[in-house]
Amino acid sequence: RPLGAVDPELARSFLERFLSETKAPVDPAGRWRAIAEQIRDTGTYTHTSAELTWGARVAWRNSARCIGRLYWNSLAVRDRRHVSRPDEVAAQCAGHLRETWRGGRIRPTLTVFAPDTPTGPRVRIWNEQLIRYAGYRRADGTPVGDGRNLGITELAHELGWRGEGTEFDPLPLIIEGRDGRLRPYALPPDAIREIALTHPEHPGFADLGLRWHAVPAISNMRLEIGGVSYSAAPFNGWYMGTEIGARNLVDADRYDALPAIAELFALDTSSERTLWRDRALIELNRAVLHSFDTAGATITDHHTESTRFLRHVEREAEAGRACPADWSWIVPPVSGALTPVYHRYYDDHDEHTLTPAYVLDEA
Ligand code: HEM
Ligand code: NRG
Repeated sequence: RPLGAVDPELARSFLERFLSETKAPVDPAGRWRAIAEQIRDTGTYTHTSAELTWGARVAWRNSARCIGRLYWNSLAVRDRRHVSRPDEVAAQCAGHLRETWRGGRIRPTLTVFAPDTPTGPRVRIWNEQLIRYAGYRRADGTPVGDGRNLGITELAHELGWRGEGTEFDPLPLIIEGRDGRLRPYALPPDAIREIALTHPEHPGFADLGLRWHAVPAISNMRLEIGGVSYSAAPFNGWYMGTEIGARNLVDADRYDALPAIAELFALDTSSERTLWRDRALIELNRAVLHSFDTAGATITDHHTESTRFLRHVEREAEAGRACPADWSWIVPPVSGALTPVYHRYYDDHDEHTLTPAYVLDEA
């Protein structure tokens, strides 16, 4: 079977689960005949918009690494399956970011572009998220920006993009079209909401110049529904503070912000045993939550989100479903044992057969 051609078995089991779970007013035999015929004639088939929306929501529900799944059933789906030209994909991604923002009351949103087909290259966004900061290395080896993104920054350069060289240069979208070519598109500034970090007590914190983008929008995962692959299907919810305050700004190969914060707070860094890193980490996480709150941008904290997640697990049990969950991703990267998600294990699952799903393919 060529890439992009649909396995009828996957189509069939998806249809069955869609109908039994949603009780959609659809004639099962008639719908199956139409799907089977379309697969026979073209190698693939077209989802109804109800199938697409349910599929995208259940793919979220199936995301074993995601602690934010309580609201899986309210994901907003932007159906842009007719869009495949890279310049239009880029414009729709900007539209996605504007629509999800809602003055700060971020709405979990997904945009679906043209599906993979049995013939020709697929439409694909090469960036891991719609908004990411460039990473460079100066001639003397000192890093600038986000060290996670050195590779994609270099690719952007090869495609003719030039960053300003600041610590926080938003990268262009790099979009692969049906012709297999890559093209760069800078996002319009009004699509990129950013929060400059301040601290609830320390006025000097702002001078550290730390900031982050308000919306995490994963753009490199393939959405698989009923055997159909949507390789370009960016989605977002909102941030949990620790993602920014314990990883993005903290990892030693990214922004490595703890030493500067420790200096600002005059912490004793002479030995690890003073726990200066841990203390700086907490101040940074307070600053992240405080700054988003002050800006009116949705963000969750790891205590609240852990409690919500266990409510989700309970609700799933009530619905007679297992909840796939990956402990090592669910437990937050700070204060793990303070959160209830730490103190239990979760249903085993086979991540290769769970579907619908968001799938990260090898590069
Ligand atoms: C992973 C939170 C919405 C799908 C994660 C992670 C967190 C998180 C903390 C772990 C990230 C990491 O450690 O790097 C949330 C919150 C949301 C939300 C607070 C607010 C609504 C969504 C939505 C989707 C989604 C809307 C899809 C429709 C996923 C997936 C992963 C993930 C697929 C795994 C990513 C990977 O493998 O790198 N989420 N999420 N999440 N989330 Fe969510
Ligand atoms: N840790 C990554 C984002 C991963 C997904 N997190 C979410 N997703 N909150 C980062 O940029 O820090 N979401 O769809 O809301």
